[in-house]
Amino acid sequence: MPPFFFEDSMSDLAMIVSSARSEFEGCADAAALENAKARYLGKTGALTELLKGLGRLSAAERPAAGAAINVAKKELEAALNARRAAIAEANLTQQLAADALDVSLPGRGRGMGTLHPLSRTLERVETLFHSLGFAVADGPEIEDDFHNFTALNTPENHPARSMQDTFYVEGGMVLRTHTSPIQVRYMETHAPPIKIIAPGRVYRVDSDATHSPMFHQVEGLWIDRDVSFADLKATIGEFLRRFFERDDLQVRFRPSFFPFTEPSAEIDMAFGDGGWLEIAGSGQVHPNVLRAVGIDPEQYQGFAFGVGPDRLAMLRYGVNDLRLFYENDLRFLRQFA
Ligand code: 2U9
Repeated sequence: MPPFFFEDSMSDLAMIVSSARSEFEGCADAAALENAKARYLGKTGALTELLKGLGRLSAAERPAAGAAINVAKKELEAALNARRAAIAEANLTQQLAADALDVSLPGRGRGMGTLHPLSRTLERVETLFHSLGFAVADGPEIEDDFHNFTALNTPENHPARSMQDTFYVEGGMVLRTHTSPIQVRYMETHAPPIKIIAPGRVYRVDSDATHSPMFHQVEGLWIDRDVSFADLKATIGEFLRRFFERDDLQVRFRPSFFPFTEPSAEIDMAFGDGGWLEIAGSGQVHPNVLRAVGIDPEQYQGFAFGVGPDRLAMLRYGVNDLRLFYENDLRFLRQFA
């Protein structure tokens, strides 16, 4: 331990204070500053060592020396706090500059989005039928047995009712297998004349390049005192010619069978080189269907038809795989913008 004299310690003190001040000033960050603090005010720091030496001074010298060291200590603590504040301020300024938002940059934008080609097709079908005097009706996608099958003259043992064809849900309800129950409900609540189309989603247990377990149908129904098969032919022919924008489009009707229509017919349109393409099913509404909803078949008659708008969209847009409509690949969908 070096000898400690009052005069020496006083000049040491001045040196310690000035070198501490300049070291504090030179510290660029909080960690360097805390290290510098330890060198002066820490357990073995320069100023602390001076304090420890006080004990070796005479009783006469000790109070003045002690007071001087305490003044120096206060000074260093003040210098330290000032530097701490300056470093914190500099850090904050830097942080704010780094986080700054350049409000002059253009936004990223989300784009407008477009209608799905199936939605466009449905809108087109609705617009065209509306212009022919048909209203648009709607109904639930989860149906009861009566509205989906029984009212439509579909007997208990019909294959459409089997588990292989139909999605059954709890309580004996079904995901509707066609949009016909919409018309059944409409007839239950409206008296003739009835002239509606029923577009919507339908569900069947079926999945390949031309079948999706969920697909769309647009069915139509026109009931009045004298709506005939000739009206059916005119209505469907007019719709198809307008939809495909072909005034010379050839349409033919082939005899067929559906439980809910009698007589029934498949509808084909001319396609390609002398070929025909099946595009819809149709017929005069079966008297049993009218009776099931309380309409007197002796007074009223009319036709019903069903088309697949997914099929219409494939033809109109030249799409050869139905699944493309349901994959939501933007590269595909953007082509219809
Ligand atoms: C009521 C009475 C009769 C609707 C009809 C068809 C024939 C038909 C198919 C077309 C393409 C289903 O999606 S598809 O595979 N539909 O063949 N639909 S008659 O008959 C009705 C509807 C409601 C009250």
